[in-house]
Amino acid sequence: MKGQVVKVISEKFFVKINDEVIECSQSGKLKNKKTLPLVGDFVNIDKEKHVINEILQRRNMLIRPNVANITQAFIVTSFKNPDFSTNLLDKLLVQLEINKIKPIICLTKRDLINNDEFLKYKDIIKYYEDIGYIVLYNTEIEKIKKILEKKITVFTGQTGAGKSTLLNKLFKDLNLKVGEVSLALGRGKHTTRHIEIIEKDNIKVLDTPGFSALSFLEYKREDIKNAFLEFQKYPCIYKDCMHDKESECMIKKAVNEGKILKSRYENYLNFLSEFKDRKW
Ligand SMILES: Nc1nc2c(ncn2[C@@H]2O[C@H](COP(=O)(O)OP(=O)(O)OP(=O)(O)O)[C@@H](O)[C@H]2O)c(=O)[nH]1
Ligand SMILES: [Mg+2]
Ligand SMILES: [Zn+2]
Repeated sequence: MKGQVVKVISEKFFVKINDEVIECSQSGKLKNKKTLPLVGDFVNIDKEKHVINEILQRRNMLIRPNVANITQAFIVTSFKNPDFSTNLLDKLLVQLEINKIKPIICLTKRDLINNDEFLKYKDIIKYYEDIGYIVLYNTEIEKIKKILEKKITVFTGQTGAGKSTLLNKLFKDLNLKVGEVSLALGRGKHTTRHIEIIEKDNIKVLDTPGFSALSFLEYKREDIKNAFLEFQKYPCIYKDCMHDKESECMIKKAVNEGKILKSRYENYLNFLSEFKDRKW
């Protein structure tokens, strides 16, 4: 029987078939294949034996969070507590672009900064909108519900940013556990421990545990370059230019002229530098 993995806790896979959730383990044959079923995977199970026999072909997958068959991703980003980080935001955007999953930026905790502080972010927000990304606030509940309709959406972002809080607001009787953010450290304590698909009406969302740092060593330098979508507006005279060394690089020029956001370019270089010891 065909079902979808809706939750994984250590070696236990919870597979939903119609309205029933069946706890399964992997069949011996599947175990040998060494491909672990992920939340979001469509699988064939033996309902009597409670085993997953086969993982059906994935449309896509992400490594962090480790999920499959996703339509779009909400990058939940707080202004404060934890502090806004363009580095994490860009890293998630790159990861999603490479995996061809549509990113949506959802800003939280606007209430924790005053209007003067907010002004500092206005141009940054506008810049991401100009690239083509949807940017919205966690207070825009009805708008968010419309975007989520008929899609499978993964909620990702820094721990303590407010993913579970937002999901609780979207679905009144959900009662996901939410955490206090440690003020001393300015980072959360990983309140959400596992990935889970929540299904309501026409909406499927995945709550995931946040992270405090993220690395992505599994991609190619070229993929990272292409994931910075706005770079395509400034074709370089050097076809294979990585926009890091050449002095006549058009991207560098655009950065100097203020056309490309400095933090975007710096994050790009920072991501490339993660690869400096690698051969590709
Ligand atoms: N002031 C304010 N606090 C918020 C907002 N959104 C969430 N919070 C608070 O932020 C804290 C962390 O929220 P969570 O929803 O647990 O964060 P999370 O992203 O799910 O965190 P992890 O599960 O650890 O990844 C809680 O104390 C929330 O009440 C907001 O818009 N404004
Ligand atoms: Mg959470
Ligand atoms: Zn260049």
